[in-house]
Amino acid sequence: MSRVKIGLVGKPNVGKSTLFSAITANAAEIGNYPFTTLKPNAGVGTITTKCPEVEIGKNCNPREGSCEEGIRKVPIEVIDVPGLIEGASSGKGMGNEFLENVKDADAILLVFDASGRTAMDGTTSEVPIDPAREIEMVRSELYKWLSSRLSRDWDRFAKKEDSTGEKAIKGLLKKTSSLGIGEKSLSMVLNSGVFPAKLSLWGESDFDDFAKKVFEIVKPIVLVGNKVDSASEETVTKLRSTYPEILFTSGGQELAISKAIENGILEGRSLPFKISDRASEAQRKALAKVEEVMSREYYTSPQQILTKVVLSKLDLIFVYPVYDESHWTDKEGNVLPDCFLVPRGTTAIDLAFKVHTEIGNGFIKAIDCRKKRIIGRDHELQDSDVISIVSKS
Ligand SMILES: Nc1nc2c(ncn2[C@@H]2O[C@H](COP(=O)(O)OP(=O)(O)OP(=O)(O)O)[C@@H](O)[C@H]2O)c(=O)[nH]1
Ligand SMILES: [Mg+2]
Repeated sequence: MSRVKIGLVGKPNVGKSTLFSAITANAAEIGNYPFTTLKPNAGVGTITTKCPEVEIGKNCNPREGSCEEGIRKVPIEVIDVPGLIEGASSGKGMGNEFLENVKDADAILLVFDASGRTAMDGTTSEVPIDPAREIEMVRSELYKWLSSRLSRDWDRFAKKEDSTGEKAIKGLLKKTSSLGIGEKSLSMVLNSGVFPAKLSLWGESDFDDFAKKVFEIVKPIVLVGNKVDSASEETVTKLRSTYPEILFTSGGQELAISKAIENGILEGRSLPFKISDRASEAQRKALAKVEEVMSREYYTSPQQILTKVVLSKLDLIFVYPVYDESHWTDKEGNVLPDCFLVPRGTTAIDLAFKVHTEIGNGFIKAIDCRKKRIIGRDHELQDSDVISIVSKS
């Protein structure tokens, strides 16, 4: 079962690596200049859910991630790439080649500087930069990149696929599977627009439309305004009315909080802050400012962003496949060893194939272990279901 993958993309110097560090607790290089990141950073973040272990009164044995006091942490892969500049899709700067590292991401966090102090090339700007322009620039580069990636070596490919007499989707799948776009997603994309039935008739505008639809339907782009500690309320309000689903955060502040906790100056992340008596006046002042920003109604912590993207935007649910329906274990007796994040609508047979192709091929029935009830192959799974699959193999 492959992990959910989230890519951080944006112009240079907006704080992608800072956010990456805040989400993954990996220390990525952070610098106040463009192109600090020269190679992609890969790390693991987690999202949490209530573990069903409490229902059977036994501690679980997660194969991946961890579980503490009934709260299960499920790993999510996070990739931070070098900054993108205008024209990246046609080879400018260095962002283009590194987009390859997020090509199979399930969602993209488009990180921009909400304070408007970073110029398009990542240098510090004295004149305010309109974040909306920045958002559109990065988004357009993403579209162009995908479009050009798709059309690469197209003529030869299209001719060959058309000659098989098979439907276009069969051939297209060969191109899109490396982009993390499987048959279901591909058919949704194709059905959402008008595309020529013959691949050799596809042209520039078809590639562009296709790329746009992919980011609308399969790989959502989530707008994340970083450095909100230095942004004006006016900018935030304006952006929220233009982009209703936009999120605001501060990776810099989140790292400062982590450091304060590490140093024993702050008790935890929850509000209101509990500051230690040992804190100096300057530290108190700095933390009060952080607290004010975090209390804003629109503030979303990097951890909350990750959860929102995975559970709301991608609409994934947690399911626990087990072997033993009564003890909720695998064959070796490990309790609830796996926790999968799967799309809502996943059926028992879909889960069987996710566990193993052979399990899917040999599917006989599945059991909802909580309700102690047999479910059929097309039964839709619910969040937190514990499922045992009975298979010939
Ligand atoms: N005020 C403020 N500054 C921040 C915040 N997050 C990051 N920064 C600063 O912004 C600068 C750039 O941060 P990075 O994380 O290196 O940015 P990046 O987007 O990874 O940059 P590249 O790798 O060059 O593309 C650094 O000086 C950070 O300290 C924030 O929330 N608020
Ligand atoms: Mg960076």
